[in-house]
Amino acid sequence: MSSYPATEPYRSRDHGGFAGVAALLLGLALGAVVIVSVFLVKAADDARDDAAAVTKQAAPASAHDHTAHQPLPLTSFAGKAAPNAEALAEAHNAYPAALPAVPAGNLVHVNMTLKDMTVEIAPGVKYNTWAFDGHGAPGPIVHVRQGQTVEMTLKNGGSIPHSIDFHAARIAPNVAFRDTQPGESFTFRFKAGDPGVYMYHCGTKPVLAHIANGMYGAIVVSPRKALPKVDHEYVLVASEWYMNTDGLSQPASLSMEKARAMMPDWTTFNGYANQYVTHPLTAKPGETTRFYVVAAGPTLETAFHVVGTIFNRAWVNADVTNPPQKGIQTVSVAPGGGGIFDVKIDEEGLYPFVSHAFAHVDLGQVGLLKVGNPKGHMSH
Ligand SMILES: [Cu+2]
Repeated sequence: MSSYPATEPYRSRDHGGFAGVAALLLGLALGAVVIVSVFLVKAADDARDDAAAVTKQAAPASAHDHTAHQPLPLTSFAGKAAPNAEALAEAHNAYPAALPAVPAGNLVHVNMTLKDMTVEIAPGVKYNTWAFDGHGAPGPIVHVRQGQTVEMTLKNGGSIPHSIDFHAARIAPNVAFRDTQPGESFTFRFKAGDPGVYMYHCGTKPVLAHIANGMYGAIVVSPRKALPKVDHEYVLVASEWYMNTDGLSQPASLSMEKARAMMPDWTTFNGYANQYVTHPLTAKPGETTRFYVVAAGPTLETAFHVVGTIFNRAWVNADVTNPPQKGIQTVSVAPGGGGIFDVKIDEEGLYPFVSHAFAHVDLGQVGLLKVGNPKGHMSH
């Protein structure tokens, strides 16, 4: 700092002319900046007005056209079930989660007819789905053995084009997964060469809308060399629902805005919120239960966890070509992915299975494995 007073006069003395010119230029530049700023503020105001006008125009159309833009904030219908929710939950027929047997023979015929149908996704909450084979969502569980050939016949009984994409297939998607027009049917074959549990879904654009409307399911390809024998095998397809109304007085349809914003109203195992809390899956003490889990999304993963136990075997990503991992607490199942999990539970009780991303539990992605005949209820 001591040198500062000496240098300053030196600089002023030698560059006095330059400093004056610089100050003048700086003044002019500042003036220009002020003018440009005023112009920019005006332009931004105009743009805001234009955007508001567009939003106003788009809003009335949004009830009919799910691709229209809705203004933020989006309205959540999370947890809005009917007042008699408990009775309705009891009356609901839970989706059968038990893994069906493998059909005999080398060729397995799978027939699905697509239908537009209204289903219940939570107590009293109705939703307009585009459904595989009259099952609502998810579609039927397909079970084959590695090496079998699947002959898939898709009949489109809906009102717009649809398709079916099997993650278990190695096949040219532009051929096999092509759109099938309303009223038409289409058959293709693929060899189930890779064991695991896989997602299938409609692949017609926009895929986000077709999956969100319930067009998904699971196919289990059991390995040629069987996995260790277990006492129970259950299939769980995790998914989320994005609704434009609460679905109580009239069925809800898709809110594409909420689907894009990843703001589900309900999340479920096998399409209905909390259904296995009311109608638990069962096992006896000392038995081993296997869960085949697929995260159908359309966008969110499921962090699979069974409360009160630890996975004895976890085939992460449903890779059964390698030995399972052991002693695992939670496994992320990616959207469009799968996992296989064994739990051997010795002690009688109610064991919740959840997505441990706990917003999912709050929105309905939770069920119970009832081991033995325990007394009382589970609080979550
Ligand atoms: Cu579709």
